[in-house]
Amino acid sequence: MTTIDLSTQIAGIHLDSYLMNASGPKCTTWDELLVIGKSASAAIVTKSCTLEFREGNPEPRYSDLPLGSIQSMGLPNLGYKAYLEMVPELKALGKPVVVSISGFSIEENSEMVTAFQNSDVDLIEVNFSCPNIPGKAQVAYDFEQTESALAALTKLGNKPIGIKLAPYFDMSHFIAIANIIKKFPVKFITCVNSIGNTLIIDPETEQPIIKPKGGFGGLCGDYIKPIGLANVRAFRELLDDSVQIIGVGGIKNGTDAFEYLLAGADAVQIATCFEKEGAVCFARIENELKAFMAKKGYNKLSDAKGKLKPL
Ligand code: RRO
Repeated sequence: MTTIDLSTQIAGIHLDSYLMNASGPKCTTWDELLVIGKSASAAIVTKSCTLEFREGNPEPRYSDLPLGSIQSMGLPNLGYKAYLEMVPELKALGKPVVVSISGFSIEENSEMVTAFQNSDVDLIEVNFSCPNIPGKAQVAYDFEQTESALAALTKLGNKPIGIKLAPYFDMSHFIAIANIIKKFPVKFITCVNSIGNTLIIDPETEQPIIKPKGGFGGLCGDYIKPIGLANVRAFRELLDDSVQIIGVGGIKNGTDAFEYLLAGADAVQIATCFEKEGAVCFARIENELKAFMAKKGYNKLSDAKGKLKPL
C-alpha cells in the first residue's frame, strides 16, 4: 500500500500530520493536555487563557446536540502563568505547542503575547472570537479593534502569531478582514470559531438548554461545517500563501477533513468530535483521510490542497 504523507507546516513549524485539537474542549488542565500529547494530534493546543484563573460561566453551559453541540463555557482556564509554566513539560512530549490567548483588552493580550514570546511555545493563536463573555463583543466583528490589536500584538517578538477568527457571512466582511490581515505579519489564521449567540429551546420545559446569557451560546459541530468550509475557501482566495489557514468546524471523519483540504486548509483542528469521542478521534480521522486519499490516488496534501474544482 502506498504511504500517504499528511505532514504539513504552519508558519514554518513542521507538523507530522494535518490534524490537531482545537482550543476548546479537554485542553485546560495538565492531565487533559497530556492526553492530547500522547494522542495522534499533530500538536498540543491549549484552551484560551486569560490573565487570571477563571471558573467560567454557570452550568449547565454545554449540551450535546444531535449534530454537534451548543456551549457557553465562558473561558474557564487556569490563567496564563499556569500554561507558561507548563511549556517545558508540554514541549517534552515531542510535538509543537500552540498556546491560545484571549485577553479582554489589547493591554492584556500584549502582556500574554510578550510572556509567550519569551517561552518555548511554537505558535501563538490569539483568540479574537470568543462569543460567550456577557457584555463583551467579539473583537473579530469589530474591524477597527481587530486592526489596532494586530498593530500592537504583531510587533512584540519573532514567534509566529495567528488569529482565531469568528465565522463571517458576507463577502464584504471576508474582504475587509483579509485587507487588515495583509497589513501585518499575521502568519496563520484559524477559522472558524463557534457560531455565537445561537439559541436551542427545549419545548417540553419551555426553557433554553444552557444557562448563561439567557441560553445564547456557540453552535458547534456538523451544523457549522459549511460555514467553516466557506470561510477557509474565501480567505484562501483572498490571502497569499504566506498566511497558512487552519480549518475548524464540524470535522468528524476523513472526508470532512478532505473537504477542508480542497477548500485550502493547511491543517485542521477538531473540537466537538474530540469532546464526544475522546482522543482516539485523531488517529481514526487520520486513517480515514489516508484511506480516502489513497482511493483517489493522492499521496500528499499538496495533491489536493486548495484544488476545489469549479462546477
Ligand atoms: O470558553 C468559551 O466559552 C469559548 C471560547 Br473562549 C471560544 O473561543 N469559543 C467558544 O465557542 N467558547
